[in-house]
This record gives sequence, C-alpha cells and structure tokens, in this order.
Amino acid sequence: MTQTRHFRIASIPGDGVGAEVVAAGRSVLDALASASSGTLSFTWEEFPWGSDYHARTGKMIADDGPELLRGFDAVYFGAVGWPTVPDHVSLWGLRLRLCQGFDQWANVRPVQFLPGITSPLRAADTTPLDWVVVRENSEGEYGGFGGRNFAGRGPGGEIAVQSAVFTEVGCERIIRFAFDLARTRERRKVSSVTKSNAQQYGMVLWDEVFTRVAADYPDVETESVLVDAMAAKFVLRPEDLSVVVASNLNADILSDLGSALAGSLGLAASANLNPERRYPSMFEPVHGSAPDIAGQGICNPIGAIGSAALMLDHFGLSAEATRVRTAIAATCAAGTLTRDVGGTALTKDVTAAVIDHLAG
Ligand code: GGG
Repeated sequence: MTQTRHFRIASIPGDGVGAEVVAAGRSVLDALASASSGTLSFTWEEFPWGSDYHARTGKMIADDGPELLRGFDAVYFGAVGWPTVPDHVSLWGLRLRLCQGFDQWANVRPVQFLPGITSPLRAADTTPLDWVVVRENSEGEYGGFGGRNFAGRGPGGEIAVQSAVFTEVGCERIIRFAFDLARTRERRKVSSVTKSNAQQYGMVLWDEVFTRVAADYPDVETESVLVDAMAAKFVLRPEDLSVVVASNLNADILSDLGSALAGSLGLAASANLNPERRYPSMFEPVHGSAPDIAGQGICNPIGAIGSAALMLDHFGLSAEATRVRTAIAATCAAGTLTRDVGGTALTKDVTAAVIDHLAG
C-alpha cells in the first residue's frame, strides 16, 4: 500500500509582495498534492506577522510566535520590510529573529540562469549557468553585537560600533556544509570569500578554518577569493563557479548580485536551514517586500515557487522538487514572464503556467 506523505507548513506572508508570492508558491504545492492521487498532502497555517501586525501591537511577531512555529515541518516566508517600520526593526523583529532563534545557520541561495530570460551577462539561448551561494546565517556581520554611545559627546560626535562575530564552530560548520554540497554537484569546487586582508581577525580565522577543512575534501577543488574580486568574478567568469561560501553580509550582497545577473532578483530562491533538524527550516524568496509594486499583481513569483521546491528537497521529495523546477523552466522558456524579466504576464499568469507545466 502506498503511504501518504503529509507535511504541516506554517506560512508567514509578511509584508508587501510577500502575500502575493506566498499565495503563488502555496497554490503550486497544493496542485502537486492534488495530482498525487492522495500520496502527498500539505496542511497550511497562516500567521499574520509583519509590519501591519507591528502597527497594531508594537511587535513584528507574537511573543509566543517561535513556540507556535516549533511543531511545523517548515516555515514558508514571504518578505519583510515596510516604510512604516524602520528596516532594522522589521528585519530583526521577524526574519533574523526566526533565523537565529531556530539556528538556521545555513542559507542556501542558488543562482540559476533560466531559459527564455536574457541576463545582463548573456543571451537567453546560451548554455544556462548555475552556482550556489552558501551564506553563513547565524553570526558574522549580522551577529547583532555593538552599540551607540552618546556619552560626553556633543552633536555630530556620536560613535556607533557594529562588531562582526566569527566563531570557529560557526565557520567550520558552514564551510563543511559547502564542501558536502559541492560533492553533490557536477563541478566539485568551493570558492571561499572573505575580506581577510582588511579584516584581520574574524576573516583570518575563517580562512584558516577553510584551509583546515579543505584538507578533509581532497576530491574538491578550492579557491579563496577576496569579496571585491569575487564580485568581479561573478560578472566576468561565472562559469568558473560552483559553490561559493561566504559570511552573512558578503553572501547577502553576492547572492543579490548573482540573481540580478541571472535576470532579476525576483527569480532567486532560498532556504534557511537548521541542518540538525532540531528546529523548522524556513524557505523564502531572496527579494524583499517591494513596496513600489506591492498589491498590483505584477510581482515575479518564481523566487517564491523555487523556494517551495527547496522546501520539497528538504522534505526528501526530490522528484517533486525537480518537477516544480522543470515547470518553472518550461514557463520561462515559453515566454510567460513578469515585467521585471521583460514580459507582460501577471503574477497569477506565471503561477497558472507553472501549475499547467507540472502535468508535463
Ligand atoms: N524574503 C527576504 C526578505 O524579506 N528580505 C529582506 C531583507 O532585507 N533581508 C536581509 C537579509 O537577507 O538578511
């Protein structure tokens, strides 16, 4: 008898276009379940946290929010950020609170060139490129350490300190994660990114850990590249990349660059993983809340649908994840594209096309 695989997903649409793209990803997964003849099912519970919730309560998430989420198989997240709440308050109050609270220390951000989409780098019909940015997601520049000091200083004399924290354990686990991921890819290569010539403590520790860990993976090619040089390499020699591992801030910036080079930030998917599975992992498009286009039905749902595919991978449903990715590629190849990638299709058109292509 075939077993039904059932997953409970907490959805947090968040702010702006978050609601539109989460609805899109959710309907793709529901379509997959409907077509599974009862062998796959998802139940969803939606949580209304974000900047509107902040306007009503003064908080981005309910006090017992993390506790409520703990029992779910995954969290599916939209976007955070709205002009009514300072960005550092909304980010720390929701996304970073969940990532750090659930020890989602590995943020996986694939950079994928899709058929039918012209990138600033290359024509739509050239061989597609893909690489993965692995972002340290728990410490580094986003550790939250620092402060502002007014003491004894007059106007214009304030000092603010923002410390980056690098622990040997934190560096080692993300670097090993990157090497393990490289072993699953055709090109077994890890590029480590720091700015250790200028940041001589934490990033030198990162470099040392990278060299030590690399010795355990003699079958994997390696390189250590400064972040400024890596930004240039993304543009000039992207075909030389496979897995790029970097600190929280550097990988945040590089992954946005990668998705822009692939055609649009709206295409980029991500997974915030707690690899030990002690806590739920969280899946979200890389893009933010896009207040300029929110509510118009024109945002690109591909990043969120790709994030749903990463969630399927996490559930061990790799065949289903591949089906979703194949349907995304077919949708783009057929020219059903939103405005950000040169088309005129609406969010709902792209979503419906992906669902149609699921059938093969
Ligand atoms: N869906 C991702 C999102 O809402 N990102 C907003 C943002 O500013 N993120 C910064 C970060 O990734 O740390």
